[in-house]
Amino acid sequence: RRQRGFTIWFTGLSASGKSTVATALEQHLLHTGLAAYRLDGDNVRFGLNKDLGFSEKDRNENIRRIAEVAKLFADSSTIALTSFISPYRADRQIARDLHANATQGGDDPLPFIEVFVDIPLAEAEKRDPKGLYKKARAGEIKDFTGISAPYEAPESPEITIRTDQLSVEECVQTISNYLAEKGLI
Ligand code: GGZ
Repeated sequence: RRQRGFTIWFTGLSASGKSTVATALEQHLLHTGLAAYRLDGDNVRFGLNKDLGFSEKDRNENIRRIAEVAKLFADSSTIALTSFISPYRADRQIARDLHANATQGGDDPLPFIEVFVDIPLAEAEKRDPKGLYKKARAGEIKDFTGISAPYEAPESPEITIRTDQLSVEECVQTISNYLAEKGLI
């Protein structure tokens, strides 16, 4: 039976460290000789999803499309890494279900690993690398996650990483240990 890919779904606040950890994990997997591909705002929100903003409806559609694309990558035996805030529990559940039901041709479901990039809002706001929290507090950006739009933390993610307590390397190690334990890598 052919090797199956899977999806590692990062979720967390803006400035939580999702992209940093996903990038380092992608490098780690590539160096191990595995095919991995990262989907993030830079290659999705400026292309496929450039028609979408940050209303609840647009975020729902953003995540729906990303989940479909991640599923296709995983189905092509690639490790898909997604780093989007994905603030709504129901949207992440839809992404999970899509992988669980990707069983065409009698294949097994595609594994879906939700990684909660956990950081206190105050810490994300202190980092504020792009000054977005400051603008959101000043009312210059509306519907900003954590300030004026919700973030629904995962209730049972496969993995939780505290990026304010662990180094990037330690976060990568935590995730790769999990993948090895599950026989995924
Ligand atoms: C949250 C916003 C917003 C609003 C622009 N709310 O830190 P960043 O800059 O680089 O990452 C954030 C990114 C969030 O896009 P996602 O596609 O991950 O969001 S979602 O999953 O909720 O659809 C932030 C920037 O875009 N940004 N406006 N209002 N983040």
